[in-house]
Amino acid sequence: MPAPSTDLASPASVPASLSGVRAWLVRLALLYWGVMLIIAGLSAYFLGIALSVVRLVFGLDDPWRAWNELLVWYSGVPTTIGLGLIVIDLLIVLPFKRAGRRQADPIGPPVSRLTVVLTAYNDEQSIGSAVRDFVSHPLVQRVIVVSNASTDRTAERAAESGAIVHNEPRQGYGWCVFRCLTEGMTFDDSSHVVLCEGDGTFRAADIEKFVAYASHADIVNGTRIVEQLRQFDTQLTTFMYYGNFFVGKLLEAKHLGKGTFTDVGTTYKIVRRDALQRLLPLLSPSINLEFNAHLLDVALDHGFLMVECPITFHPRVGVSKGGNVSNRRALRVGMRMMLGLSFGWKWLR
Ligand SMILES: Nc1nc2c(ncn2[C@@H]2O[C@H](COP(=O)(O)OP(=O)(O)OP(=O)(O)O)[C@@H](O)[C@H]2O)c(=O)[nH]1
Ligand SMILES: [Mg+2]
Repeated sequence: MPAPSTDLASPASVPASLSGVRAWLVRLALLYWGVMLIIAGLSAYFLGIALSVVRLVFGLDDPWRAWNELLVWYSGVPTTIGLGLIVIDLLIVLPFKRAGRRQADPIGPPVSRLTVVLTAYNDEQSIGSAVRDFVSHPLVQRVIVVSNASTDRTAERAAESGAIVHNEPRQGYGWCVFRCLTEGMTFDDSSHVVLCEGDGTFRAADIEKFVAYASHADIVNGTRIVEQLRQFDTQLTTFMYYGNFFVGKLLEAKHLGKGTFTDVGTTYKIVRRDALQRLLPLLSPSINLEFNAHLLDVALDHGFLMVECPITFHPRVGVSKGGNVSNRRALRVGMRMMLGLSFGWKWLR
């Protein structure tokens, strides 16, 4: 068995074998910014086309015509620069980005025991069955539920089903997840902490899938963006499904060479306890519904090794409160995630 990794929290964006210009180049998110510039250029182009239709309908001539032509003409500038950045990253820089440590061979010990932590916010209808489901898994030592200032009987239902229950008074998904991870980390009999939601969307049976990958990464993150494994009537609309996939691919572009990512919104994941101890101080719990994307981005930035694992996804029990309440809310959460990925998470705190 290879020795467990010891230097995972040191920024590993730059492989140790690189120096000078190459080391500088691998730090640049060229593909990411290339895609962003193309999006900006195409948006300007289509805005120009739409304006020209308006102009024709209302018979507007100069100076509208001249401004309109400039917009359409110069929309090609960001698009062309973006294309150039993409080509440079994929054809020239990517081999250097890939030169870091790989995860094909196990990088750490396999799972021995698990502590499960579940988020809950007014989830009295689902929390009991979620706790019983996880408690009955043979690797699970205990189930902790963090009730995020729930005003219903979530805490009572969780406790009577066998969970250790904590209340997190600071409202918000980030505070709740942060408290979950903090509480889960305190039990040193577990090699890994499993983070999940107590709303019935995820199943303990999927722990087997995480376990299969656990020795290849510090974090195994679930992905719901697998058509075959999700039930037809989950809360994820088609817009949310592809929106998540899109932002997942932006995360992948930003951290090119470090992984394949399709989902930025799944709570369900397994984290090595020693990695969690190093990761937690890097996170900002005041970030709300975008917290999961923040966690993944910060972890990749600091060289934590991550792999995605397809998991089953089921309809929610009870009322939805997160980013999936409506497509409008999901769009807002997605845009804020892109803001965090582009300009840093301090803007979302
Ligand atoms: N929205 C929200 N969710 C919270 C909060 N505190 C804890 N949670 C839990 O975190 C989960 C929300 O996670 P998200 O990923 O944002 O939402 P979601 O899964 O898309 O939507 P839900 O259908 O509400 O689960 C819920 O299952 C809640 O139990 C909070 O303050 N706000
Ligand atoms: Mg949920």
